[in-house]
Amino acid sequence: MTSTLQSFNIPEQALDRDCMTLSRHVLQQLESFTPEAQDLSAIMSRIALAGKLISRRLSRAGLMADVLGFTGETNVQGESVKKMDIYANEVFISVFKQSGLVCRLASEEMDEPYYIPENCPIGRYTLLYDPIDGSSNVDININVGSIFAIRQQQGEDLNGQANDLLQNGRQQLAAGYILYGPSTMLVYSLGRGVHSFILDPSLGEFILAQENIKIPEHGPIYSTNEGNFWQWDESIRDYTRYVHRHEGYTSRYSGALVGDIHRILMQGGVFLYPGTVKNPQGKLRLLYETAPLAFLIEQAGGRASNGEQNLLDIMPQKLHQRTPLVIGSKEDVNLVESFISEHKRRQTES
Ligand code: AHM
Ligand code: MG
Repeated sequence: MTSTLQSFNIPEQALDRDCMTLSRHVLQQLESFTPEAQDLSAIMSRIALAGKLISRRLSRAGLMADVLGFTGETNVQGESVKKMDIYANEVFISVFKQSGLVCRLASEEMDEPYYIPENCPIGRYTLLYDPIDGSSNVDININVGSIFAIRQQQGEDLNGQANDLLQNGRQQLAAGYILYGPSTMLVYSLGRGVHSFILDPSLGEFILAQENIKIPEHGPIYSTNEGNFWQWDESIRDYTRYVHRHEGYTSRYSGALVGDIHRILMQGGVFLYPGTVKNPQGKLRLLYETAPLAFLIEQAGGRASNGEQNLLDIMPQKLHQRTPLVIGSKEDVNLVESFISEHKRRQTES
């Protein structure tokens, strides 16, 4: 029998796909309509709303007053804060207020977690996020991102220092990023594969683009700030010399983690932000940058480590802890790690 759609020449699959919004996809993934599934679906919708608001402001940033540039403040990391960092941080807080979903938010831009007490009796979740990752790109209209992770609260935050959050990355219930590029894209995982959505500006909705994304086992890209070469450990320098001397490698680095990792997710390769002389633990933060991305890349069949240990196994000591990062295709992460372990072996022998 010819369906009504077919008789009007509308492909049924295309319509189904246009209706696959993020909140519907979450419920489909969880295969359930329990209150927990509804909560996660609603949390993802709120994250998507934050992404839309940030995307809208970024797209007009150069035309509006007081959007670009620095605030003159420094954050808990000692880094200069951009106006967009503050705006995006506030957007996440605002979308979760009176939502009944998330009791607490912790971000790169706040020394301590932000509580929404009215949500706490019902919403036992914490959102960890980096509101604008790669914010040095904002003023020059190059891609930036937001990174997020959802965790269940483990216990009481007795001293307000979020010590109950100091759990390894395997405790994340969901994680992902929003990439503000030529199109705005949300990539997420609930621990059941990695899926991408593109913001359709005419609908104002994130629509499913690709399901079950798999990272290649090996890829040509190595992505790192080679300006830090002089500050790296000899093992990382040796790895870099190796890729310089072998055919088949190409370098890509945008200065915004989300874009660089997205490229590697799609095309394969490795992203490295190792420790440096100035920052032996590297630059990137564990709880709201590297652990969410590690969760996602593992779900896509890749690997993430600090060079010696699987990143998702690291137990944080504090909220804003940093960690070195080696992430991407399995074979490429293994190769970097082999240089690190070989150097360690030689050091212990000598
Ligand atoms: P930010 O969250 O303060 O913007 O810092 C994180 C960003 C990453 O997106 C990016 O990979 C890295 O910092 C770039 O740092 P560098 O300029 O040292 O290469
Ligand atoms: Mg960041």
